[in-house]
Amino acid sequence: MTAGRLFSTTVATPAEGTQPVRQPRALPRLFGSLLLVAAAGIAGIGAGPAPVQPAAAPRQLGQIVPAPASVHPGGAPYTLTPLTRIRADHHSPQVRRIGAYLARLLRPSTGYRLPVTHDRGPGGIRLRLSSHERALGDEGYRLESSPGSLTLTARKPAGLFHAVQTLRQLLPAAVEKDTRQPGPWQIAGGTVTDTPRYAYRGAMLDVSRHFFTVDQVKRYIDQLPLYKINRLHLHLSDDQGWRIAVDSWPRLATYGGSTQVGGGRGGYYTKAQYKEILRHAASRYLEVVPEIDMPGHTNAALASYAELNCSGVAPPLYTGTDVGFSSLCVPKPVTYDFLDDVVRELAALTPGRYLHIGGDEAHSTSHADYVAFMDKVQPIVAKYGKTVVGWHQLTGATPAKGALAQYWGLDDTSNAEKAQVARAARNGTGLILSPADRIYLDMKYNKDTPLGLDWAGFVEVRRSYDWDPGTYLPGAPASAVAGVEAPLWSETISTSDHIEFMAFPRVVGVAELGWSPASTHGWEAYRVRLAAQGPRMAALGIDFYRSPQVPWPSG
Ligand code: TNX
Repeated sequence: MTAGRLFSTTVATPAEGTQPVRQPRALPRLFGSLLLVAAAGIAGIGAGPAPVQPAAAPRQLGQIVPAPASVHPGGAPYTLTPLTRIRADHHSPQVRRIGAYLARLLRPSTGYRLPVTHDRGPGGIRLRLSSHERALGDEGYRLESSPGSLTLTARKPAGLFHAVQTLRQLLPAAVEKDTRQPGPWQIAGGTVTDTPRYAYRGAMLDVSRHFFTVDQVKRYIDQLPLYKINRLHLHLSDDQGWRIAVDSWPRLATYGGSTQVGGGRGGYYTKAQYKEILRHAASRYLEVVPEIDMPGHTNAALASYAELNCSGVAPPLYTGTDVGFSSLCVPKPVTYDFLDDVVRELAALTPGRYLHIGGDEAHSTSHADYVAFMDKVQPIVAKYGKTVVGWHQLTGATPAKGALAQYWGLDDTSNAEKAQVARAARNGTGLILSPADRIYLDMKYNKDTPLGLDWAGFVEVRRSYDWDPGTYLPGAPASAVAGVEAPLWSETISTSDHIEFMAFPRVVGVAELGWSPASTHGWEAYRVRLAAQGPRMAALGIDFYRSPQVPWPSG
């Protein structure tokens, strides 16, 4: 029983002791009912949807997703008023930008001015950076709410940004709307102290099978951070399309990017457009991980330049959905000139540390060629200052020092394949876990889901949440797990509505797997907290899948 920690009712001493500490009366009862719901589920008697209590400010401390490391409700709430200021009391421009971001989130629905100031006066919403807060690490934060002030403290700006997401969730869902709402705008009294379980908490978007515009990518970028996702992996090339401009090989984008699955127009990002995506991602504390898939999944490149083919003949563009039929020409020297150029240009664009080189489903490349290819390509990535990420087939070659392998197998993947990945993990290769029958966001929820594929089975919301990254891969040390990532392949996905329907709410569970301490993990408590996110996602215009496994509030 882990919910006890999450819903701890220990009364914390408020930082700003302007009022006597009083436990709100409703608190024990409300938390008690959540505990009962959780306990009933764990005892196996909570089959039907759990009743959802009416919203009450103190309860919101127990509804944060991902579950925080520690929550201490206590004292009267903080109330936003027309006079509230946001005090970014630090010289860092990043802190001021986070203050401005918070103000932009809150102004439309509250109708308040919420000026962002630099003064250190008392009261208001305070954003503090403190290098002394070692325990908060790179992404942790503390949120202290009392009638006198609401104080967010972190060691790094990323922590303050995550604190802002928690603050959002402590306000009524209507705060997310873009028109003026009635309020009141209260944040329950108490303290949240929070740090992530894993540093890598990712979502992947396949912009190759179907192309997504800059605005569509930005929309996803706006949605993910609410749940503290901090990596956006962009699958920039595949058989059906090459989506990033490369100056030294221009036909990759202009020809190789000119179509997509089903034969539509496709598209690609100019470098300026790609930088706009990067800027937007950075403002949401998302590190972009670009992927150029190789040596397979390369028909778009092979179609663009005949010399990349062993035959010297360019194949036609491809708009179907088969995999495993294309390969770069491993013995040809031009292959590595090409990759040197591509990796150099992409690395120069990339502020993040990683460059993903794919490496999956290279069914048209012999094993010996695959190993030789990876031995040649990984040093190119290192030469341009980036760390290799590859799909887990990379562990069948020799992963470079410091590389990350992204596991996309299933529960019933062969023991030999799992053992190969586990062995690499024991030898120092870090793991990103993306088990396809758990967190592939393109898998159908059930047989009636109109979008998606089902080769890894149906993946309902519970299935995507109910596993533990720390113990998932037998024989892999828990310390090798860098984190989790939810890929969204786009063979059947072509609009923002599609993205949202397949990603939400499963990506929320993945975010929780990546952030929350294992001790808070439990489906019965999670589904109640997830249900409370329904109105918030709806207020944000996210067209999420209303899974019958989740007791969404009616109306
Ligand atoms: C497997 S997972 C793929 C992709 C497909 C996806 C569809 C992986 C590394 N390769 O090429 O798009 O399945 O679910």
